[in-house]
Amino acid sequence: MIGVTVDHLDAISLLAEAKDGSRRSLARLLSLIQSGDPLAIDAVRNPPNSRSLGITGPPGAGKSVLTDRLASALSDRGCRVAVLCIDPSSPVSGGSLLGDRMRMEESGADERIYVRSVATRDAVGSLPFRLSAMADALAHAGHDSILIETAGVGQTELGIVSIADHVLLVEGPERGDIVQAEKAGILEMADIVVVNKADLPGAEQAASDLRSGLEFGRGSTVPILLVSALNRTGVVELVEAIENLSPSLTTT
Ligand SMILES: Nc1nc2c(ncn2[C@@H]2O[C@H](COP(=O)(O)OP(=O)(O)O)[C@@H](O)[C@H]2O)c(=O)[nH]1
Ligand SMILES: [Mg+2]
Repeated sequence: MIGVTVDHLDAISLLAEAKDGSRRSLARLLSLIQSGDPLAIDAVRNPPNSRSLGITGPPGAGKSVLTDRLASALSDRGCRVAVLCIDPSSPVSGGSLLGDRMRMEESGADERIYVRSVATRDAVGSLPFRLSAMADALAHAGHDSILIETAGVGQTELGIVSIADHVLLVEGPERGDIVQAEKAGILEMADIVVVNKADLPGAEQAASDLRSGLEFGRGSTVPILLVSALNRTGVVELVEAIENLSPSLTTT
């Protein structure tokens, strides 16, 4: 009983320190939440307003590079940005590849942006629940824009729809990936679709295939944007499209 009380105070004081700007306390609080600690999860109830954007799409589409560019662009607009990267855990070693974090070269070097990797290992079933609490912790710590990069297109990705306020689907120019997204039902859930790698051949065709797919589904109001995260083209237009969805992601 005493142990429980001390733990609860611990979570509450970590939260207070995180609100005061301690990244170390925020990291510890997030770890507690990630491990499923009910007291830490309880401590972050009733978060202040923030907006979250789920960034999903097949592995290799460029989600990490795009998330990086987006985080920088939102931060330049005065947003307080936090990024949750859901790492695929290697089924062989059980280790989490921190590749996403390495690829986030721009925001990783930006003190204003908080980046946290979340391993999916052992937590597939309860991941959406804990992610939601992690996003709440980030909101408590003063982040108004929370980007959640998923690991790929699959069951966990459908869960992102219940966590994030909006969903951005990132595709590459390859047709096979687009078919996968259609099969998984992700296309119908996206608020914005990005065809990334627009510097490569096939991007225009991919955008037109996606447009047909969407028109077959629920109509054509979903923006489909050509972006090259690598060359940083189309990022401004993407931020504008996000702004149209969700003003509080881009204004403070
Ligand atoms: N040509 C090109 N390559 C890109 C672009 N964006 C990302 N990439 C590359 O695609 C690969 C996968 O990118 P990553 O962001 O890790 O994809 P993720 O698995 O969806 O997170 C990396 O080698 C990137 O450098 C782009 O706009 N154009
Ligand atoms: Mg990635």
